[in-house]
Amino acid sequence: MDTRYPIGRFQAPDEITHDIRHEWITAIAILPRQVRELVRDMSEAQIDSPYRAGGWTVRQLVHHLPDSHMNAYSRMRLALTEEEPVIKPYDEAKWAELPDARTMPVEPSLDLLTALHSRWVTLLRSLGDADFDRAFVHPDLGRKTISETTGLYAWHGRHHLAHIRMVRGLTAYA
Ligand code: NI
Repeated sequence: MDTRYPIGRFQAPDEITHDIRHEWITAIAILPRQVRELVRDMSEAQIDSPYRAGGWTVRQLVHHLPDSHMNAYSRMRLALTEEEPVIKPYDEAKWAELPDARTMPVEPSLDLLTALHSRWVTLLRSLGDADFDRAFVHPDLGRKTISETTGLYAWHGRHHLAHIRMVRGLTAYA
C-alpha cells in the first residue's frame, strides 16, 4: 500500500448520478464530527506524530483540512457567480509549514471546519443539476465542474481521516 494514499486516489465515476452526489455531500457533512471524534482523546505526542516518516503530523493534517476546504468552498462560490473563472491555486505544503499550522491547538481548526462545512453543505444541498455543471478553471488542471469537485473533496476528507487513523494504529478504511 502507498501510505500516502491509504484509500487510493480520487477517481470520478463516468456518470455522476444523484445518488452518488448525495453520498458525497453526506460525507462532507459528517467529516467535522468524524475528525473531532478521532482526535478527541489523542495525546499531545500523538497529535505531533507524523502519519508516515516525513509526512504531516495530526496537527498539520487537522489544520490542513480547513485550509484546503476554504479554498474549495471559495472556488465553488466563484463558479456559481462568475462564468468559468480562473482560480488561484495555493501551495498546500507551504501553508502546512506556517507557524499556526505547525503549533496551534487543533480545536480552532475543528471549529472552523465545523462552521465551514455547515455553510458548504447548505449551499451544496440547495443546488440544482444545472448548478452542479457550472465550473471553474484551474490553471494547471483545467476545467472542473462543481459536481466532480464535490466528489474530490468528499474523497479528500476520507483520505486525511485515513491518515489520522494510521497514527492511532487503526485500520485505514475507505
Ligand atoms: Ni490534502
